[in-house]
Amino acid sequence: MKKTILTYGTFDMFHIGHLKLPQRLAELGDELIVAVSTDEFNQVKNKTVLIPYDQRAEIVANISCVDRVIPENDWEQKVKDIKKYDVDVFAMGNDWEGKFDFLKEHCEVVYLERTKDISTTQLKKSLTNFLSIPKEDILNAFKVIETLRKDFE
Ligand code: C2G
Repeated sequence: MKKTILTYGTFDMFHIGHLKLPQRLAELGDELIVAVSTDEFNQVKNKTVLIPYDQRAEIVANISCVDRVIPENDWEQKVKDIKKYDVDVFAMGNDWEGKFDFLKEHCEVVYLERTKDISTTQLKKSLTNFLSIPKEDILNAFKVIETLRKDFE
C-alpha cells in the first residue's frame, strides 16, 4: 500500500530548514504532498511574505523528494485534503506541536524537530539590522579593516 505524507508551510526566503523538513518527511512514506500557503492566505494570517506564491511553490515543487505541491488557501482545508489525497501521515515541524492533534481521527499526526538556528523571521531580522546600519558606518568599517590589513602586511 502506498503511504502518503502531507505537510503545510509558507517557505518564504527558502533556507536549509525548509529543505531538511521535506527530506525527512519523504523517508516516512512513498508520496510527499506539500501545501504552500497562498499570498491571499498569508494576508489572512497577517504574515508578511517577501517571495510570491508562484515562486515559493515552484521552489518546493523542485525539491526532488516532493511529489506534489498544492495551494493552502485557508485553515479549514486540511481535513478535505487528507480525504482527497488519501493521506496516511500529516506532519509539521514541532513549532506546531499539538496544534493539529484534532486531525488524529483522520490520519497519523507527527511533529518533527525543527532545524536549529535558522528561521525566516531570524533572516528578516538580520537583514533589517544590516539595512539599518548607516552607509557611512559601513564605509568607515571597511576603511578600518583596510588600515588593519596594511598593518599586517
Ligand atoms: N521548519 C523547520 N526548521 C526550521 C524552520 C522551519 O523544520 N528551522 C519547518 C516548519 O516547522 C514548518 C515548515 O518548515 O513545518 C515550513 O515552515 P514555515 O514556512 O515557517 O511554515 P509556517 O509559516 O509555519 O506555515 O497551515 C500551517 C501553515 O501553513 C504553516
